[in-house]
Amino acid sequence: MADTQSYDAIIIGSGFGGLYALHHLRDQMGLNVRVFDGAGGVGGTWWYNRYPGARVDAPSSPFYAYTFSQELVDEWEWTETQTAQGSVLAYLEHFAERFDLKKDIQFETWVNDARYDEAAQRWTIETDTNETASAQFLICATGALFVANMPDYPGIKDFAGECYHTGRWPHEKVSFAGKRVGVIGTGSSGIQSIPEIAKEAEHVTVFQRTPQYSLPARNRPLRAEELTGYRENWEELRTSMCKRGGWPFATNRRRASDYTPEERHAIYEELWEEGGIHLSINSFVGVMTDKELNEEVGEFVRGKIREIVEDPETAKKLMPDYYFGTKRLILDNGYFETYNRDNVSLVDLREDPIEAFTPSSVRTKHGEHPIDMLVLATGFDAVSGSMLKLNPKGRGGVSLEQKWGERFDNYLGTAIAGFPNLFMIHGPGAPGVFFTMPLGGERTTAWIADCISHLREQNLGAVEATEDAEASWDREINEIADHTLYPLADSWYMGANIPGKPRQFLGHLRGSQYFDRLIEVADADYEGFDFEPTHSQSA
Ligand code: N01
Repeated sequence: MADTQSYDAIIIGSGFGGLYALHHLRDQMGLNVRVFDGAGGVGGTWWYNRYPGARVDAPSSPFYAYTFSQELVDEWEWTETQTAQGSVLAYLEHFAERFDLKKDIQFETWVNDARYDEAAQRWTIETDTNETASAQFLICATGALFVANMPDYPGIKDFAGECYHTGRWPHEKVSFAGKRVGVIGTGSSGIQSIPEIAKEAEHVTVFQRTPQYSLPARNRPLRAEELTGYRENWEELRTSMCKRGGWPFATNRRRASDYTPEERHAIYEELWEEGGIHLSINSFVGVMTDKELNEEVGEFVRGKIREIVEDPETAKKLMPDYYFGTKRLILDNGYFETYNRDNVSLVDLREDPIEAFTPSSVRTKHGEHPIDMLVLATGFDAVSGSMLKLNPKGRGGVSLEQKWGERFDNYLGTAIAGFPNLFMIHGPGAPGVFFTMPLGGERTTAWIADCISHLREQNLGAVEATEDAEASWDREINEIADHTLYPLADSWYMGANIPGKPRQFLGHLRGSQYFDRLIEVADADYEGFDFEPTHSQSA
């Protein structure tokens, strides 16, 4: 094994979060930083998720991007309102080049182990390339949606055709031409890819476990004057994003009770036509807290599915029956319309479950479906999964797996008691996907950077969250979630998509409030953290 390289900070992951952390810690603080990434290039999620139709499933251009640099905003030409995966990846490549980041990133290097040395107050990592490195700080930008969820059906490993998980899509073009393709999963990845696959394949059979609410994305070219307007008002928009849950839009404060059912229906129609997430955020106050109102919006979407899908039996199978928006809302480009094609069929796994795979087919309770290719759009062990895969060992050699056996205890979604000097970007309990992730990453990193500066200015050796702070943080984020309908759904937000995963709400639903809390904690002398004096200057 080569000599241990020594750094101020090691960052794991070079997606949106890790790249920004490298820039901030290295260029704004002057730290000696090294990034490790198992992937062959920058991009994280956007490097891996190359399936056809992959797009940002939220209001995107130019908001799903870094916000901190006016120059960067001015020079990057976004072309569509709903950014495609290739454009996001090109943007991240540009970001890495522009800020000369690649020289400090080691690609194709998987971090196998990370251990905290209490005496040295440092982390040591080991890689699959037989290298070791140590640093005072370990920044985990390991990705909220990284560890692929692989279904474990009998015989699935014997399937002899091509098989791809959407989150591990090949870099070379996959041809569907003349093939019978089976797709399992109808979350964002399935709903984005199914219409694209159907355009080319001989036949697509969709195996659906839970029907989904999906709204029309209404993707269109971004007009030059729109982009110019955004650029000219960027500071104002950024401030607005920080205040409004990550998006710059003012949301409507209308009360449903002030309108007749007919008037409300007309408003839903208007927002459906407008597309994007407007139906969910801009109809009436309380859609995600008021069961009756939520049910009305849900019924409106079911009505749209009935209108679009010509075959009533298929339409029936596509009707979601849980509270609207409590599983991740999806923005689609012709998903429901795809079921009007002759080459697409739908199997409802709730009435016709998969029993087994053969080398050339999927056998369900009521029939056999011959396929040449299997697409697994089955999602991820979200948020906690990538940290558990890293499984760092903290004080006393206790592993994260041991600590998180029953609950993903942490403080502020970024620090963990027993794991000093370790910070997560988008950890459990952080706003993550409930806020614009690039902006969320910037703001989390700025807070981590301030905390590191505080340590260095005070000549302290380690910072660690207390268990009491973790317990009160847990109460705080759950009180917010319990006030809404989100915890009622079997969603990945609740860990319900992974067999055996503890059921716990994995996000912070009030992003703007969350970032205010981070500042409050720092202003109160890092309330909830213990600091240790420096033991030694050893590196
Ligand atoms: O994964 P998902 P995804 N048998 O977990 C089904 C983000 N994203 O990759 O609902 C049969 O949402 C599962 O069924 P059920 C976005 O935040 C972002 O689509 O659990 N089916 C579900 O239908 C999104 O929310 C972009 O009952 C099985 C599907 O597979 C998140 O990633 C683009 C099954 C998985 O849906 C995850 O989306 C795409 C089994 N054994 C995604 N196991 C961006 O634009 C699971 N399913 C940034």
